[in-house]
Amino acid sequence: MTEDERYMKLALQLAELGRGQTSPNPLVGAVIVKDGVIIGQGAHLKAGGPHAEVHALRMAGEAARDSTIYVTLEPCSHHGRTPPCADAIVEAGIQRVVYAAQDPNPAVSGQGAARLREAGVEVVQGVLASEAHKQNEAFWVWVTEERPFVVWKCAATLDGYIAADSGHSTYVTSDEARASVQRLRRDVAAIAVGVKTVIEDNPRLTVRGPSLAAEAMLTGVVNKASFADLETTQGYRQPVRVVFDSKLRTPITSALLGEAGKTLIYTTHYGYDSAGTEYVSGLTRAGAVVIPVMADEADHVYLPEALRDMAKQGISSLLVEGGSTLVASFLEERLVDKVLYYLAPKFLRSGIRATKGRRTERMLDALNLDKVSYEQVGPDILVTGYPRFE
Ligand code: AOF
Ligand code: ZN
Repeated sequence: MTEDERYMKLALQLAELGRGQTSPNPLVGAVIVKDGVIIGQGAHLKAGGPHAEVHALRMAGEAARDSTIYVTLEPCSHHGRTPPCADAIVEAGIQRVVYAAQDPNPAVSGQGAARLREAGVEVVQGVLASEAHKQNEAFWVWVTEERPFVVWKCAATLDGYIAADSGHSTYVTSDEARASVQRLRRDVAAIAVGVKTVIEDNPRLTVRGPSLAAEAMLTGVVNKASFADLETTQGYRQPVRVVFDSKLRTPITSALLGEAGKTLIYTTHYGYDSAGTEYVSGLTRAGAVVIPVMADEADHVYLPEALRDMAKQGISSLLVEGGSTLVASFLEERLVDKVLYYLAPKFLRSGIRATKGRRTERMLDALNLDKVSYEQVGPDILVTGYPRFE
């Protein structure tokens, strides 16, 4: 590992502090180094808050002159919610900028680097670029495809059942696997379920506990002085809860409607019209935003339209937790980017399948996963992979 790669690795680790909190913005980390000494560190912690470079520059102060800054993403050149980082870097007298990945945002892409070079700053790009790309896999999809990055999480028995025939689905996997799902929820911008899951399981779809950044501060991993906006990020920003409900029958008394944060209910125009205004206003009063969209051939919510709407609302990643009808629609529309499949070492022998797909004839009809990895979580196995839609 070269020296540049070592510091970039640290910047990537700092960027992780913002995971789950920055949507739709990317995770970004920055490290400032002078004469072999780290004089500044920063991470982007929330959309609208200072960028990673600004936190690091604040920490370095005057010492930043003639130093090197390592940033996981190309420094920005645009006036967004905050002023351009490229200008701040130039003003601070930084000599050399090393960044990992070019910003895919058309408002920045390549222009940040150009601005730095024009000002006489040495620019090196592409250091640990693939790690940086993977860290922001959701941001890339959100920017380039204008929809959230979709993760399908499933917990099933070895024979592929997610629930007993009665619908009973608690305790498929171990406590350890359920804790890992809590962490997963903390990492995404939104969590989606089908209305049947809402009716049968009445989930709250919330995250409990302090944010990663707050944890890091409490354990002394980060310097509080350089993270001026940390106070406001101590509690979790709750992921947006999303219900797909084509006939609009989410009970007004559903637990998830009473939770802090936003709940979106996507329904069809038909579902919206036939539910009646009184029911819709009841849902709205209970805290939901009801959004009618087109129906697909099966009279379900047309997912591409719903996802486009989510992207417009700044939702850059979506965790689909089931049930099997909703999952089948996502797979049918080829709208699953990543699969996290927990397998419990047990057989149910009969029950409800993980997906309800069309009849298949040949093994060739299988949907394959790429870049597969396996991890043991308690007694369960977590299979992670990226669907390859042919
Ligand atoms: C960086 N460093 O830490 C971040 C960057 O609305 P704004 O002003 O926060 O701008 C958001 C855009 O800025 C985002 O889409 C991405 O292109 C870039 N994010 N850039 O140099 C950072 N968070
Ligand atoms: Zn910036």
